[in-house]
Amino acid sequence: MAQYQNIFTRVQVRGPIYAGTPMEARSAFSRTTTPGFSHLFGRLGDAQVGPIYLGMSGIASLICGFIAFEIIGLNMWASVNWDPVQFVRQLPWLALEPPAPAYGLHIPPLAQGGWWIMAGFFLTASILLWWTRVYLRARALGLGSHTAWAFAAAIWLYLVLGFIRPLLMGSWAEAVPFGIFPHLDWTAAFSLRYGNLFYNPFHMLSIVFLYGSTLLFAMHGATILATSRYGAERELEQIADRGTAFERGGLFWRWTMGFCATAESIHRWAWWFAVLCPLTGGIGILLSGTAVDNWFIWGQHHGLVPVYPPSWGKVLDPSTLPGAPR
Ligand code: 07D
Ligand code: 07D
Repeated sequence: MAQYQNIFTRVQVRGPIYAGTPMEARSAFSRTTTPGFSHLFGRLGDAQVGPIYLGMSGIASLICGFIAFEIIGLNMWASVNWDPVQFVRQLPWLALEPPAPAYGLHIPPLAQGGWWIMAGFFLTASILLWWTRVYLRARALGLGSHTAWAFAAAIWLYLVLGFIRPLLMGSWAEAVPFGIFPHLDWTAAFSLRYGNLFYNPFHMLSIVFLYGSTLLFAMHGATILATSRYGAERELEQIADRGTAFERGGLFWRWTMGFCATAESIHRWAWWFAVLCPLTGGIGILLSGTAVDNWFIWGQHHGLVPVYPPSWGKVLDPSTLPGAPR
């Protein structure tokens, strides 16, 4: 018997093509594309592709996302004098920067940050419309809105970085530029400007949930794969019975660490860890520059950073000592 047990083998499940539950009569849209099977998709997930439901919020989101993408891309292309080769070569370093600090919260000319505001507006509209789509499709299926609220946690961090904190600071210049390396430079500069983000307790919490999410994901993914030879992916009939994949999975964790999650609670853990990562992160960013100006000095005041005893004398900058490389 072929055993379904390793981390790469995917059993291709192919039932009859199924379009889903019937549509509500009042919907102006219908699901489109004739569903079919793809062997490649079947290796990654479900082999059935389609039908897809676009709907009003889906179409509006794609249009707004396309406009934002075009504004960013064309500004980047203009910044290399419309040279296609340089555009491709330098793409990761190109940027669309927010307005200069002198503009505060005013709207500057297009080339001085106006395009950044416009791209930000359309990107935000696109993301919020996509959120609506996620919420409405879940409701249409009779699901809970957990996916939408998890997405909202990420949107919270995004809005804090690019909208809420700049508003509180009174300047669009505080926001993140569009661009692959430019947004990393912004991240590093932000940490330096506020005295090392490592001493921000909400950055610490965000990292706890980021690292915790990967740990939980690894434990859960591994447990299900390891018990799939007993049918672990068929969760419902597995939950209570003795000798089932689920009972063995639970036993494994009780044997190794004395405690185990349940088939339900593990997903609650996963949801909260993932959601709390950007939620705490957003709080940390919101406090920087508004309530706390320097996290290192804040750390000294609150016992996180050692205050060196005066008996150690004045600290010398090693680069001024004889023999230091010039
Ligand atoms: C795997 C799901 C798929 C998503 C992908 C990303 C775009 C951007 C734009 C060409 C896990 C799609 C990318 C739509 C295209 C242009 C102009 C999610 C998966 C594949 N970052 N960040 C990346 C964004 C911030 C930081 C990569 C977005 C903050 C660091 C990618 C936002 C700070 C590093 C990217 C955002 C920050 C990255 C891979 C928004 C603090 C990396 C992302 C809207 C949180 C890593 C070169 C990924 C990298 C990276 C996108 C915000 C820090 C380009 C859309 C301002 C330190 N970020 N980021 O896989 O390789 O996510 O950078 O807020 O090291 Mg970032
Ligand atoms: C960005 C949520 C927004 C994304 C949305 C999606 C699209 C469409 C399209 C797929 C990621 C938009 C979607 C546009 C996609 C297609 C086609 C979530 C986002 C809505 N840090 N740090 C964090 C670590 C340092 C800094 C969080 C580690 C240094 C700043 C995280 C280290 C300095 C910020 C984290 C480290 C610094 C952060 C992000 C180690 C730089 C933030 C959590 C080991 C020198 C952000 C409070 C997240 C934050 C953040 C980890 C180091 C700066 C836990 C592990 C000291 C400025 N850092 N960091 O979920 O929240 O992001 O801070 O050194 O803003 Mg950090």
